Amino acid sequence: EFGEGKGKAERIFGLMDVFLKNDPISLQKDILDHVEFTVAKSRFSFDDFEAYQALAHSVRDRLIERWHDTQIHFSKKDPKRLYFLSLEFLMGRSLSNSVINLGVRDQFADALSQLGFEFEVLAEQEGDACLGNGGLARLSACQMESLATLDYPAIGYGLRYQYGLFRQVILDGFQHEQPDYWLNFGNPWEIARIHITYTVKFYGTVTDEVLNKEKYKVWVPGEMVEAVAYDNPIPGYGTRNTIVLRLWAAKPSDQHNMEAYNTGDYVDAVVNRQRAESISSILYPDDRSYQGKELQLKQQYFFVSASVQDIIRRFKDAHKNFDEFPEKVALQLNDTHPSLTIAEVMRVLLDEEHLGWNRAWDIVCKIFSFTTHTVSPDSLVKIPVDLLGSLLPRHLQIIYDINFNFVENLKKMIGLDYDRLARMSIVEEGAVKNIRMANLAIICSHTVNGVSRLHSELLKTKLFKDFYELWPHKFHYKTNGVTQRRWIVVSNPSLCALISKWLGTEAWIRDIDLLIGLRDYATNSELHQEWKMVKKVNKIRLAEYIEAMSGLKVSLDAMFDVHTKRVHEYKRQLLNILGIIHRYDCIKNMNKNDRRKVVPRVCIIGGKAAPGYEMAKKIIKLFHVVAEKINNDNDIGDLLKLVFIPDYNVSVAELVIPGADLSQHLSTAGHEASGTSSMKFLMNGCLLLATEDGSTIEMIEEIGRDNIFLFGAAVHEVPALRKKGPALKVPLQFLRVVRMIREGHFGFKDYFKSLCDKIEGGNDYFLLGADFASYIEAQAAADKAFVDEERWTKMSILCAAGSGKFSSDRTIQEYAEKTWGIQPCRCAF
Ligand code: BZD
Repeated sequence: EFGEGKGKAERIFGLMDVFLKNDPISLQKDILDHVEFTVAKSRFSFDDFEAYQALAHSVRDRLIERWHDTQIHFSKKDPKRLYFLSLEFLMGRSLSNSVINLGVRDQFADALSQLGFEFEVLAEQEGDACLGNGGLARLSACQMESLATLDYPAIGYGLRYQYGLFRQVILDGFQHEQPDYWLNFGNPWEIARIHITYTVKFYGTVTDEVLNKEKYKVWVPGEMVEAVAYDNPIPGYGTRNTIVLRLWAAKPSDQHNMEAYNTGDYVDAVVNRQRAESISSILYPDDRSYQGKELQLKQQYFFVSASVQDIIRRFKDAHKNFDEFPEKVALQLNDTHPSLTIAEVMRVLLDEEHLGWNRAWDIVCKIFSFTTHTVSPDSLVKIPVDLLGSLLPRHLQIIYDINFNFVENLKKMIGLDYDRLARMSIVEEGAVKNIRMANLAIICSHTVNGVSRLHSELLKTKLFKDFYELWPHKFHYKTNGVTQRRWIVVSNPSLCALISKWLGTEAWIRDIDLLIGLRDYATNSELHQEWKMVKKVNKIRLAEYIEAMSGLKVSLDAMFDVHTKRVHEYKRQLLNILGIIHRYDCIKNMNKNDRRKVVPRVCIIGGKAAPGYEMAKKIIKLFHVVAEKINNDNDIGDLLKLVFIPDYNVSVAELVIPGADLSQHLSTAGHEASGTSSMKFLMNGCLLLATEDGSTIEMIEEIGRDNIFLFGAAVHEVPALRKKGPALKVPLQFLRVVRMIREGHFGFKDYFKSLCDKIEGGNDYFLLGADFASYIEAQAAADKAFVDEERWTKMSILCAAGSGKFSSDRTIQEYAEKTWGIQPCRCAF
């Protein structure tokens, strides 16, 4: 491990104790060294951003040290490893999370303060890594952190997009998108591994060749691109284990097209080569619909091919026989985006390792598990056959072969039920022939996971019913979770300290079930005082942010009511806005006496709309015009204030969630596969106003019906309500608020017409009208509870106390034990 010759290793061990000490003087020396030699600024003159860069590099050194130790340990033990494949990771900021997980937060803060810097101020200098869209991508980030904390031998693979998710800018109430060139100022959290590169092939033709009398397929590519590894260490909490998220960047290939160079068109040839980099340049900003664009497919295969080469290289370093592959490798497909991995592993085993179909197929069937994050058939990825055949001709053949075998076997099992055969086939026939990636993933995976119990039921009875009936044993669920390290320890330090004080231990940070101990103090008046104090501190922090951002001063006595998530019709931000208009209308029509009883609210909405999603963009504009009217109505004052938080991302969430009194989760029942922001709010003692959907159902079991404001139709009632169409009865108040929008009470009446049309006259697919009365009732119940401070605080404590189930530690442990078959491998250096 330390090179050849004993002398060398001994010399290195002899030097060990001079490395990376964590006392204040050593930390200050490290930071100043980085100021001088990494940032290249004089150590007598550097600003906050440069101090942040030097600090980040000092932390990075410590991450690298532990990561190396972990690597060596894993290599020695050679455990079965999990490879987590996802095209999206929403990591957010790294500094605070890293120092907390490394256990050096206070040491760094002290060292900095002696140098005249404040840790918190420097932490604000960091930009977010937004390499993902929404829930699915943030879940991947939480799961990586839990994998590290629980000592599992895992590696994450993804793409190193040069442009992350667009920055949302609001101009005159409209969303505009701006590019997020997040690498502009360098990224201290990644390590470029310029020597870890793989060639990725595209296009070309497939020929037959004979080797030792056996026939093999040979793919002669038409284009080649290099994939370069960028490693992002992920430290666990309370362990030395540090795992890695390896992101691939595209670079032009060294394998020149000599022809082009010789024609004398040197400049054009070089410029063309440069186009290779576009493969990893941009994250697609639509979190649901697949565009069927060639570049998107190229991205997927680029990521898949590089990852598979890396996995096979690591396996072959220690093993000769591929029959051992399933004992050493578990491949997790995060939704369908990486499902080309299946065809790629098959291709490598067949065409490069020459295992033959049966052996290769046997291996493939043992290594893949697939998790889906959606309930909507529209979100299922389909790739046009022509596109796939031109870009990846060999993969199309393999997929056809897999499908042929599958359909032949299926006929034996179910007979000639042609409709069902057509539905289950990987190939969708029609005007445009498509490859159904979900079918490929289900057929080739040993496990298909949903992300909540309800989601799994919907998969079994609706989306994947045919497959469930064929292979009931494949279908499971692992209810999502989030990491309490980021969502309490990093984002809510005051609550973190309070919980540790009352539980008498910090052990809950690794073992979240201990939070249940807070129940014993749910009515303790001393805890109540301290709990309210913590909420106030966080509300002040949020109010200051709101004022700095929008100039709006909000009252701390008001209920901070938060609705933050990607904007989608099914998530029903529109229902919230209609509710706000109704509240406004009621206040306007009240006498002075009644107004005194109104619970003041600050309604906070945040979230991005996909750039091409017209309805979502109209919803954002509607919120702004309503805000404009209400916020400037002197008659209303502090009774109702509306705030839109632009560019909602992970670091903004860290600020908003701890400051919320109430949070809203309004999806039409049966549409939110799980929902994870609700878990973060719950852990932070924020009350929920929600429909019985996704993970909320499981939350009710944990915290009790009395501690959540529920409303709306249940999943089983939705189809009948929809069926009623125009005959569906909706309350008069609903008609009244929609009319206010239609008649131009808030301006832009023509612009909002299509939005109103979508929720009236039998078009109300997401049932806003049907759920409106129940929504208003739940809101009234929340108001009533809020004025009873003692009751509210008790509910808040019980929410946090009952949130233990929703830690990603629990989710990951379930996956490890039941799906991946991996064991912890703790680094004992
Ligand atoms: O995944 C989300 C779900 O909508 C949430 O309910 C769930 O909590 C999280 C995490 O499991 N889904 C997504 O973010 N994205 C997709 O489902 C998706 C599906 C197909 C294509 C692109 C995105």
